[in-house]
Amino acid sequence: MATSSSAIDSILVENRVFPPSEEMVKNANISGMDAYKAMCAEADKDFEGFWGNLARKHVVWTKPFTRVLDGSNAPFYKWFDDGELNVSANCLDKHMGTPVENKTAIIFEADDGAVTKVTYKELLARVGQFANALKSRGIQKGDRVILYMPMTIEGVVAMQACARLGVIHSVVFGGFSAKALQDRIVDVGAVAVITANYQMRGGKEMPLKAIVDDAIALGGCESVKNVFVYERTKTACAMTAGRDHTFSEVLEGQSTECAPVPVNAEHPLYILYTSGSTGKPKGVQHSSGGYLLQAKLTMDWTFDLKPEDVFWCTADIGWVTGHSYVVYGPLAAGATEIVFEGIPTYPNAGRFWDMVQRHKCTVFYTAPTAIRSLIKASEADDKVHPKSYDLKSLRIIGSVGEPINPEAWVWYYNHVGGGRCPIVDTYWQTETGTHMINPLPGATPLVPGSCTLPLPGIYPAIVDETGEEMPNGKGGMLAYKKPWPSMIRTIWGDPERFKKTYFPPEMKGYYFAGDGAVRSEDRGYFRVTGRIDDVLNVSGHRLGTMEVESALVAKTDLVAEAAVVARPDDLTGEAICAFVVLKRPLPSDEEAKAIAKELRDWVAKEIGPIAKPKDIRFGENLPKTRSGKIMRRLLRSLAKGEAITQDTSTLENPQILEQLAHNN
Ligand code: 6R9
Repeated sequence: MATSSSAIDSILVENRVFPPSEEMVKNANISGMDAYKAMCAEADKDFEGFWGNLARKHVVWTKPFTRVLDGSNAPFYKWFDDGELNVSANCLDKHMGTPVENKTAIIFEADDGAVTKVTYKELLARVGQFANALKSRGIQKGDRVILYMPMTIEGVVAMQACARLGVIHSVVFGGFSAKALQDRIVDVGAVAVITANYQMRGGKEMPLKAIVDDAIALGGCESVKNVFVYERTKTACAMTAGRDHTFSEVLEGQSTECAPVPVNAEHPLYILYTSGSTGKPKGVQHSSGGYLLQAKLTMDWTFDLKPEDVFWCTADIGWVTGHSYVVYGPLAAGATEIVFEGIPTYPNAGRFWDMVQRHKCTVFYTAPTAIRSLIKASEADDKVHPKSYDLKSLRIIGSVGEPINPEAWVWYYNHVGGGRCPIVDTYWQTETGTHMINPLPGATPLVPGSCTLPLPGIYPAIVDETGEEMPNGKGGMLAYKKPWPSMIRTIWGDPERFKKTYFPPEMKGYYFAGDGAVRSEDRGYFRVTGRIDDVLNVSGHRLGTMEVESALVAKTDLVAEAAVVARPDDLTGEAICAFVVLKRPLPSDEEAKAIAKELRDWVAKEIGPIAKPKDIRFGENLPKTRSGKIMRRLLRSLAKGEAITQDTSTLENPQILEQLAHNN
């Protein structure tokens, strides 16, 4: 794809503008640019009034709030903080006695294609029953529970059941290793783990419970008193008597009715770990009231949700996208949604399109990395090309997780959206909780590769290192001038790190996103260019360079030193390139390949397969300045295979650049 001709294409298409159709504008929840601008003006005029009105309208409060925003202890902002609500009641109970009660809440499609549907009423009963099971084991408001679950109805039920009790969940993606899981269990002080015996992915049965056992065996997990095991498959797994219980055991005899526990608006709904630029992953803490408000609102705004929509967000519940747009947003909005267990390429790369066709999906939301891999597959095989399916049900398509390159944008627009569906390219983060900058389908003219304009009530800016705002056309760092309801509240257990990371003193109180961005000169549209800190984005998954480096140097018998950088990759957006100094002489070719494999497997064990370096290069040293600082800029050029044009005169040891150019 990265041929010179497609590079020319991308320059051409970037200038094209795609306005919404008249019909789309006419029927949209936010209809036309004037409506959008009017909402922005309302927020400009009375910021707290704007958010307060929305919170009263879209959230059911058991105790109404009287204060909208408390900034007295900024940046530890509080929203609606004398109000009380229950998030699960806002997603389920709220719909009882309305036409939504008997509507399908979830269309679940298993890896093997089996389809199960549950209505809102049935889902409420299942959540109530599971909440009672947790309660019967003494789990209560404020406790932390880890989820290590496959994409299943049970995963959604478990998260909602936690929310029902005011129990704080922390979901760990099923692809993370035992070590990563243990880190999170310890950091969060979990009293229980909810998991499954196995997960099914691409026709393969893969263990989950065994990894939980390994994690607990690594030590420090004494807080875990209960492990709940959903029997996803019939294959047995080891069970520790007294600690481990199957779902059927704990659900037996439990009533399906469980009164939702009202919590303060600021009560943590969940903690989700994400990678930062330094050290270990941080537990991003989200609130109940403000978070729920924006999860619900963005369903109406970004996805223009209508009662008859069939919504599908393909993200795993292990990521923030799965939290906001599988578990909370769609249910709070009373949508019918698809939950998919499997992978986009099984049984073939037409799976997504086949599912859209069969379930008559109307709003489809996925990641650029999936789109790019499906483009590639459909170029090789017409049968899996979207043109071989009836995708006319679609009306809006979305993108999330990384910048979408214009080539992928245009393919998605033409072949999936039939040239008819607006693409909502949503820019946001684990920390922002919900969408921040994206087009509105019935208002914003689209420009490929641009996430366009902020949602009403959101105030991004592009600033330099001193927090000074940059004019349009000049790149800089993305920041937010005002807080927003679904924002991160703190880093679990580390408020200092929260302050330092997101509100550095030179930023004048602005929230610092960690991304580079530029606004276009003509429209003031935002284009996010990628991370400017040491965070990698591989297939839309966030990883810290330091995290991968620490994993590598933890292989103490082999590795003396390691430096990790990202390089562009056609398929995964970015790929990990590791530069490694071994505790032995530079290996021969054969030997180097074997060691590289050993290191990749090691990283998979330390973090998870998503963190495996694609490139591994060995050298007798790393390029360093005389003061001993690793010259990462040089490493980035080497990783890209670029000729070194930088000044290397300050380099202590220029000859190692040649060694490090060789990939294994
Ligand atoms: C929701 C999510 C956040 C980082 C973010 C940025 C990148 C996400 C993007 C995008 C360009 C988009 N990112 N969406 N970059 N355009 N539409 O992905 O959260 O996993 O925390 O990642 O992803 O770099 O800072 P998270």
